[in-house]
Amino acid sequence: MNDQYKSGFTALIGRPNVGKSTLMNCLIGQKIAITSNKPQTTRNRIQTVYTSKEGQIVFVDTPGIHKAKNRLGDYMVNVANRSLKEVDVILWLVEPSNFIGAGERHIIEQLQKIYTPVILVINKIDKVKREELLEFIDTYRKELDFAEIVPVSALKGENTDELIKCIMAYLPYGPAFYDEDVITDQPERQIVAELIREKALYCLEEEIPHGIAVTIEQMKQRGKIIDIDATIICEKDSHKGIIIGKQGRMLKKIGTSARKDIEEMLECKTNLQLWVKVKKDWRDSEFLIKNFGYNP
Ligand code: GDP
Ligand code: K
Ligand code: MG
Repeated sequence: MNDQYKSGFTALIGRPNVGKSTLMNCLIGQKIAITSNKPQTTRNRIQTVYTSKEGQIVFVDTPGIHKAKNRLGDYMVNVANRSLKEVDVILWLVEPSNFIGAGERHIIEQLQKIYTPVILVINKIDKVKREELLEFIDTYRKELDFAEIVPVSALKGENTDELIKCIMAYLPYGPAFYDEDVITDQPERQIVAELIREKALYCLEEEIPHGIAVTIEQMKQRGKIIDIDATIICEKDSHKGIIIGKQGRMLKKIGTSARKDIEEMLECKTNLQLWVKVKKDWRDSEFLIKNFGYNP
């Protein structure tokens, strides 16, 4: 490795659904951070690693900065705020729009308090015209002293090479933190749990809010198959009924689609058993938050 090699940490922030997970997946080229069209899908601080000849970028996918409504929300906000000072550069993802709402104002206030360089990433440019984009850039430029402003489409992979170049420019010189084949430091179990949660959120559509968690009871290799027992935890008896569905159809649908992704990720046939349990108010319980691995 040469002495021009760069390495450092990048935090990804932005309001829910702006495309943080999609961008990370696109940059890394493999599905690790989960994505969905519901806010707050990302609960944990996921690190993914981008490695090239020029350098290594360790991405921190933060849960997003917003005002907390319960203990889990509190925890998520803390994680996000802490990461901002620890990293070398911040990517702030925004929607392609002229509207700067309360959510954006809150983020601007937080960013004004710290010295870390901020790259403004205007995402979803596949949805707007070029002239509009120039307007949005102008609007945002007046709000904060950005290190760079980079328009991208995370979904289509447009201009993301340029983004990588911009990030590299703000990283210090130094050796890689991880071997080049490492793309995440998340334990496999946690990724499996997140994949199941993603499928559940997707299959249940609007029927159940965010009150579900997934725990992995066991994950064991048995010859050429991996046996996985997982539990979906919800807040209400009525939710349990919906998750299981008529004659277990919903649970089967969730299991089938989760299994496909898990097999792809683990590159191994998988036997997935899903269970459903009710734990009331688990989001406000410190004990359960810890138990589910959401402690800092
Ligand atoms: P997060 O909450 O910030 O992590 O957002 P996600 O990555 O989960 O994305 C939220 C939604 O926006 C998903 O439905 C994505 O497919 C969609 N999305 C993300 N990036 C783009 C983009 O560049 N263009 C378009 N059209 N949609 C996008
Ligand atoms: K989301
Ligand atoms: Mg996300």
